[in-house]
Amino acid sequence: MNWYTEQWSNDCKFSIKYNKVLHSEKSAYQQIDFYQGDEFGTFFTLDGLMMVNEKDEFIYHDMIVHPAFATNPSIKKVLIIGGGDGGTAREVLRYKTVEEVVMVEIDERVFRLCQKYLPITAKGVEEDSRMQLRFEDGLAYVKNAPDESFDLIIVDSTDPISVGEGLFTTAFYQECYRVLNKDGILINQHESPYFAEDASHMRRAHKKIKSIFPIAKVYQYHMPTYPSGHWLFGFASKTYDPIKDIQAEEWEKFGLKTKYYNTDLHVGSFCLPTYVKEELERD
Ligand code: AAT
Repeated sequence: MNWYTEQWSNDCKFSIKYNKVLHSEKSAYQQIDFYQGDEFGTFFTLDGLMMVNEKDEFIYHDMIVHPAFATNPSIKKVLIIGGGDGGTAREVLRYKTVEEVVMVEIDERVFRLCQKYLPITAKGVEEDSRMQLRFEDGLAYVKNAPDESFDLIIVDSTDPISVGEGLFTTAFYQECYRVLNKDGILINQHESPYFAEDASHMRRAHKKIKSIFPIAKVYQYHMPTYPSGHWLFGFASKTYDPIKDIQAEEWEKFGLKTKYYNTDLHVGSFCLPTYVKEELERD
């Protein structure tokens, strides 16, 4: 029997049985492996860490996209940093009111392999006429982007190790602030509060974002295949409060069918357990 095993902490491992390895390669940036199994379907890992699988990707991609659109239903220009599997772009492109999506993924191989093995997330993304795909470092891209050119930036990144590290720096968040319009929103992959190493990434990211954006919150979602299952996204904005300013009725008018997100959950997801609040507020 074949088991894919991931180290969740020093003393804890998680395993998924797979039937076969579909593809393995070392790209210019990272080790990429695609597997096929029964429980989670096709899944891929980067440097030995779970990124996307067919069974729970809807949770991640619903939650990284829809809360921003329910807070500001007029979003038209979107920048996605990372997100090479295409799932975030897929959800953004469901809004017919969106006019332009720039996706900046450092590793073209991730996108090409997802087109081949994970059509559930990648199919149709490249073909959409509103989409501009760029294969370069997200940090370099935002440094060169003009002031106030996006309504929404979504940082769909790997963890702050290896190629993803630059996307968790103060310099990067400052550039995001500059590149966002006056009512711009920044959503970022904000790590997990549970295991110590992830929690320290979470705390540091929050401190940096809070020092730059007037509104900086985090919200939670349940991701069965990421360490501990308890993960967070960051919501930072120049003007909007994601709870006070939610436009639930406007969002319902889009008529989008979602499997995880709904506007009740939107509000609830910002209500954090005490230990998470304390960790975020700690100096
Ligand atoms: N949609 C959920 C999948 C991901 S993958 C994150 C992507 O970020 C990867 O394809 C990686 O190549 C890309 N990436 C990493 N660093 C950069 C960078 N500097 N510029 C642009 N793209 C980058 C997220 C999984 C989250 C896992 C949490 N444990």
